[in-house]
Amino acid sequence: MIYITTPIYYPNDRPHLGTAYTTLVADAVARYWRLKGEEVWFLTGTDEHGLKIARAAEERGMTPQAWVDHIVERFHEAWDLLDISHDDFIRTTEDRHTATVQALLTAMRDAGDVYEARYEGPYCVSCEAYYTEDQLVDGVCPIHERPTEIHAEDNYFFRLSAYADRLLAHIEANPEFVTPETRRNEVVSFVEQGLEDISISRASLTWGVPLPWDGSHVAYVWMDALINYVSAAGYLDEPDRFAATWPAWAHLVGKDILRFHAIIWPAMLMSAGLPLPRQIASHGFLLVGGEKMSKSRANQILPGDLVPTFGPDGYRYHFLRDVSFGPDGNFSWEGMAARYNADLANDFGNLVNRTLNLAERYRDGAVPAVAADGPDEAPLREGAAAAVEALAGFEEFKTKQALEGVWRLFRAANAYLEATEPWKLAKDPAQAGRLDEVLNASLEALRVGAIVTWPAMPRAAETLWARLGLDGGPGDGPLAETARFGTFPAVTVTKGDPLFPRIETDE
Ligand code: ME8
Repeated sequence: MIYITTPIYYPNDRPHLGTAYTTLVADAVARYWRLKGEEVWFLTGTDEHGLKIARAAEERGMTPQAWVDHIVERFHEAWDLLDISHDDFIRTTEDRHTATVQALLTAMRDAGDVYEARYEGPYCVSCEAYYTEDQLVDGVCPIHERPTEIHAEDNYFFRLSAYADRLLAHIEANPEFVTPETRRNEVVSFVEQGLEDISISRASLTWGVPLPWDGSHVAYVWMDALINYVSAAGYLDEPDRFAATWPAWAHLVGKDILRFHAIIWPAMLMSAGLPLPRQIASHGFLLVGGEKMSKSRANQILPGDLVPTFGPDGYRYHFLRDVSFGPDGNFSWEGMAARYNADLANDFGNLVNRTLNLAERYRDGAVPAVAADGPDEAPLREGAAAAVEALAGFEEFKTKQALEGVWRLFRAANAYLEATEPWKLAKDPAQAGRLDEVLNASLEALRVGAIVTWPAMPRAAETLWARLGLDGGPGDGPLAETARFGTFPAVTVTKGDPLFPRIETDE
């Protein structure tokens, strides 16, 4: 089972392009694995407890529960808009989760890893995290660039310090545990400096999961949040499902929350006696005008601002094709429009229009199932094979490389039409057989094209599939069989409207 997760998002505001990025990559990768024929469990959700949410609710004069119930709908809307295909959506206010938090923290306590002590220090509410004075930059939070607050409490602590050596050993023995490599190095040097125990509870807050052994404390929101990955896998009362699902194949996270996932979470799992996830894959930030897009900076662009212009597939394609998973990436409307017009309106969209147009014009959409395998067709076959091979980039979150590879098929198919000139063949009755072959090979390129674009652009791929008159869907898989370049079947294709209408950029 491929169990893949996104972070669970704080419902303190609606999701923006930055938050949507992790979910989008996870979706494309989940779809890739389904296409390969793997069983997949794709989880996302919301992180609903903690001080940040309690305050967001208070500012609106609402109870925290009423506020999160309201805002969680914005997440469902955004994921629907972007055709996100999660199998489960966990909310940390659900019973299945709160009971799991209590069970896991109890297991950590039973292991002797929890003790009580007083803590005082700077706290960033936006991060929901304590800092030490020397981690602050000019006295403010290094991530949110906002003032911190001094919090002082009697808290329960987790003996994180006891796990440094085991963590280092695990990372060394499993080089793929943290990716990309720069992030792994960062984690290693952080752990090598020694780990401090961390506070796992709050006595000053009521909006959280009560500690099972001391109801006057609630679990610290990050302890609560990380446990979602096992709650949703059935840790508490579905042993069979848990055994099939856990450990996760990959947790996808932004670089700002890497330490929670690559250090604290594995230590919690070790303490509770559970296996560690295979991989923590971390990406950079989406920037606008050089600044991190964020709720607290109020420079957010929402998926709903772009989808009406670019469609869900134009949106998905741009972020998967132009943002490398790892470094920071800059968002610009101009860059997105240029990419859309070049790759989708021109390369892919025109190919679809031309091919279906020719099939309708010369054969009323019914092209006989006759295949050619000559030197003219060789680049098509190679393009199809290259596209399938490149798709494996999704296994390492190399969405850009995967889609570059897919485009080799479309370039080959466009070049094939130019080289074989079916519009000339159509003028010579003696070439009717060759015209059938050329149309068949071109339709076959579209059929394979629909399959290999499905992880990135499911809606366009499914629309194309329907126009090709094929049974089932492009995502049915298994890829190794369905994407083999062969003979296009004797079905009837229909032209339809342009898949990707050009966007006028001079407005
Ligand atoms: O951190 N570019 O939630 P969150 C790219 N609840 N990614 C961005 C981004 C940007 N501009 N802005 C935010 C939390 N993100 C916790 C997670 S998981 C057990 C708990 C990403 O809503 C960010 O990097 O603040 C992070 O991965 C994710 O959005 C969640 O942010």
